[in-house]
Amino acid sequence: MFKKVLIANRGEIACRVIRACRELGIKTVAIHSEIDRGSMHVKLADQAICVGQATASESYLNIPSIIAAAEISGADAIHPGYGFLAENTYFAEVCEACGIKFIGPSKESIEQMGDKISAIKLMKRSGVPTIPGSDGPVNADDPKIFDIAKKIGYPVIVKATAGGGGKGMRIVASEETLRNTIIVAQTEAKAAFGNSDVYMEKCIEEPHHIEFQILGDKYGRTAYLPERDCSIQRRHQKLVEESPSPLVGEALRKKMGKAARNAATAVKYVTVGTVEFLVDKKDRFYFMEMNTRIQVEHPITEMVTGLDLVKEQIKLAAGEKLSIVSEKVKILGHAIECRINAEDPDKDFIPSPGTIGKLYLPGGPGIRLDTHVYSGYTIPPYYDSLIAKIIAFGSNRGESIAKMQRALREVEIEGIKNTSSLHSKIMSNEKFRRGSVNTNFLSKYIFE
Ligand code: MV4
Repeated sequence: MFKKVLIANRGEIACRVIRACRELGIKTVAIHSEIDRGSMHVKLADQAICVGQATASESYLNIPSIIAAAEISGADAIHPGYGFLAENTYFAEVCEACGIKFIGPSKESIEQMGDKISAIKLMKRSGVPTIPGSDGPVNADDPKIFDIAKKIGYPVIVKATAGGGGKGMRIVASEETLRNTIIVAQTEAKAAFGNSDVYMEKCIEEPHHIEFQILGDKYGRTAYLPERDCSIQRRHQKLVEESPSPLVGEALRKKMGKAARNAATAVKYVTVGTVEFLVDKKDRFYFMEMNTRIQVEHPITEMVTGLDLVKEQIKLAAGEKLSIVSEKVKILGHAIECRINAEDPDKDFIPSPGTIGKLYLPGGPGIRLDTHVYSGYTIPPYYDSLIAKIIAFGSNRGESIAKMQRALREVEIEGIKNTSSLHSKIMSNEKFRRGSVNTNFLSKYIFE
């Protein structure tokens, strides 16, 4: 097992990893930017090293400085958290070259899953259901695009190969606009990503976003855990996640879990990751992408299974055998997570950095709070706006919602705006409470 882990991240996930390390008896090294000197993760760690100025490129993305911090402190492993360098193949490569264990999958897995088209091709070869599509880039000047689109079936969606998170996607309803849409999409992709490649897929209408946690050890064993429903998103940012999904019954869970496990096996996945699926109105599911990191929403899976996913991730990276057997994992209840952001809901959710005055955050039965903020803390404008995750755990969905509603009412943060009022609106929305929300929910029922 590692003796000392450097956490190459900040905020709530850095605190989360430090806590897991402490419980495993591992020493911790925090890195921080100049402006993060007073952050909670710096306070919680055994050691702290400043790696640069405030901007991410000078600090949390500054690979030479982070590697130097690991060497100075004698860290034998680096945990990248999520965001920043968590899915950076080059960073994983540099860690390996310097004899420092990267706590994540192999650089090959990161690279393979980072390339959308190669990921889909590998999944297709491995028997994982994929969205009917062009199986590679298309060109507006190729007359075959009309046959390809007709075979897929309209509406089709044109996606930028180098895109992601919804950027560079366009829907085509019929062949009249197909060629021009591809031309526009290629032009936009070139401008936005420096790569004009685009591909086509069947457009899955009003889909649900259902994802499965996967785990793997270096001996080839893999497992999946019960799903997370992440359909409530705003501009491709997840806001509310829950487990299990109100949409998924035991039979579908087994089918999707098996597919997720096949995906993990296909890439020889080690440590923890997530397989994202789109699910249509007829419960057909399709591989969307694989995320090769611990995710923001991992706590809801921890609450419903009783597992500690960050400890599992560290143990698997250290070469331990996977002890989890998918079929033996029980669902202990229902969990919902609300992401509280320092944003102003009355001003189109613009970031609301600033110094926190009085701070009241929830607790009590069934409420978990993952946060790094404290009264007097100054939220910097340089990083993402997530300030706290409230996780409510109940014996069933109704109880979990009731706990979340109670907890949201306890939130009081002076000095900055926050999004807890939006979550209260969602929790009291009839469509949400009935459990029938897909990815169009927010635009259709909350921001109408
Ligand atoms: C799709 C889709 C419908 N059909 N692909 C959005 C982000 C990126 N991960 C993929 N996304 C989508 N791809 C096909 N063939 C609908 C979306 C989509 C979406 C997916 C998951 C969660 C929220 C979403 C919001 C809008 C669109």
